[in-house]
Amino acid sequence: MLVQVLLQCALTPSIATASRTSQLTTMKIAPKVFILSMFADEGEAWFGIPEFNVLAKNITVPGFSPLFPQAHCTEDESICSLTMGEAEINAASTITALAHSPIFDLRRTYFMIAGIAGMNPKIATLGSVAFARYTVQVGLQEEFDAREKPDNFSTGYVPQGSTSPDEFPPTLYGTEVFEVNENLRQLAVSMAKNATLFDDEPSQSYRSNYSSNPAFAAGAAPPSVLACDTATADVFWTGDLLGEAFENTTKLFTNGSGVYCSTQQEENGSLEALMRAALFDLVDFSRVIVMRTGSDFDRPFDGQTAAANLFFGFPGFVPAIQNIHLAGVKVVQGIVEGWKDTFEMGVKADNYIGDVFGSLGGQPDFGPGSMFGGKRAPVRQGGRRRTVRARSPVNV
Ligand SMILES: *[C@@H]1O[C@H](CO)[C@@H](O)[C@H](O)[C@H]1NC(C)=O
Ligand SMILES: *[C@@H]1O[C@H](CO)[C@@H](O)[C@H](O)[C@H]1NC(C)=O
Ligand SMILES: *[C@@H]1O[C@H](CO)[C@@H](O)[C@H](O)[C@H]1NC(C)=O
Ligand SMILES: *[C@@H]1O[C@H](CO)[C@@H](O)[C@H](O)[C@H]1NC(C)=O
Ligand SMILES: *[C@@H]1O[C@H](CO)[C@@H](O)[C@H](O)[C@H]1NC(C)=O
Ligand SMILES: *[C@@H]1O[C@H](CO)[C@@H](O)[C@H](O)[C@H]1NC(C)=O
Ligand SMILES: CC(=O)N[C@H]1CO[C@H](CO)[C@@H](O)[C@@H]1O
Repeated sequence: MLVQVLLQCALTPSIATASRTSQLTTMKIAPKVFILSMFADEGEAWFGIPEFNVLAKNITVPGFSPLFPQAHCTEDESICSLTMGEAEINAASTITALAHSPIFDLRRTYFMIAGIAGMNPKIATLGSVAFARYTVQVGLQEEFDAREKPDNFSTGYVPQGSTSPDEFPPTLYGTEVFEVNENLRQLAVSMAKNATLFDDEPSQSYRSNYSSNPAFAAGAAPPSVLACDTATADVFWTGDLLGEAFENTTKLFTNGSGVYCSTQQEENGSLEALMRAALFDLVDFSRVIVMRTGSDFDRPFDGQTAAANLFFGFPGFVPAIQNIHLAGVKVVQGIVEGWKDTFEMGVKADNYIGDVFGSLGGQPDFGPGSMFGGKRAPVRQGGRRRTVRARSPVNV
């Protein structure tokens, strides 16, 4: 469809630029929901499902990962998905490319990050489906090899510019913490709770080993849908000590509000890219959902070594992938079916949303306070936005 418009434009050069631009604008793909996956198995969890077909339209988007160059959309373009590639750099690059792509109009789109994660057995388990309010970049710190750390430090990680692991960082890069719409998160949780989660014998067996420690009761219990935060680092960390150190970092960076249950390698990259796009009204940051399902534990059970847990791999991989679809599809369908009544106009956020700098306006409930006096960052001062022209994006 877009290709036809572009061809038409090329063949009729007399059409004024303004009308050409408005024609393109009306032809942009404006999905109601965009599902954001990190690697092939997560993306493929949405292929061949009974509810809808995201492979009806494949759209090449400049700037996407060479491994996953296309976005996928349903025939009516209401639901799209992409795979960004793993870790923070792939996440930020792909989502930046998406948000600034002239192919899409994303101003009313709900973004659902839907991936697997390591679970903190104090809070969740294999197969659990967790929706985050805070995403904390726990890896953005200074680091000693623990063999060389000062004797009185509990961990080799020290926040940037601090001289002690428990000192709030005086140096912030801005991506340390993101907060998303709490009202939308609660709606997503209630919709996902309608799902019957999948579980399997290998997960049950592995999980049962956590029952000997009362602190890990949640890890030993069957999977469920829950609200708890997520921690990001490029390094796939493991073990009791780093787990506890990053629980502390999460608490420190969110001024006591954040409790991490899931661990992953992308969220802060994705959210930074969405936040920057929101500054130019290309996306609405109050329409972001962060969902993670448990594929493994971030620390061993009592009596197991950290290495044995890590190198065991992903004991809950199958339920984690299946539950992305089973729980996530309830959220996607809930948004599409409730579009007119609830979602088109947006779900108002009553909590602060955005980054630690306060870039989108308002006062963060964590960190040192807004850098912009509670106002939106003045990114548009002194310049007009340039119109970007679409290039042939649709694969036919
Ligand atoms: C879209 O790509 C998938 C493979 O990724 C393929 O199976 C499907 O047929 C393609 N859809 C169209 C309409 O070409
Ligand atoms: C560690 O010891 C040093 C030197 O005595 C002290 O300045 C510092 O505050 C201590 N740090 C912690 C985390 O206890
Ligand atoms: C990463 O994102 C989470 C929310 O998803 C946020 O709480 C956290 O502060 C972010 N961390 C950084 C370093 O941006
Ligand atoms: C749960 O499913 C039922 C039956 O499909 C539906 O009527 C209800 O609205 C759903 N609840 C939520 C919170 O989505
Ligand atoms: C986490 O913080 C608590 C309380 O300050 C401290 O006792 C503990 O040693 C810290 N754990 C790690 C691994 O840093
Ligand atoms: C968060 O904690 C830091 C360090 O203690 C403090 O400087 C800051 O004012 C606190 N922010 C909020 C919003 O309470
Ligand atoms: C990885 C591991 O040691 N798993 C054990 C967990 O506990 C069950 C019995 O409940 C054992 O069969 C597993 O080997």
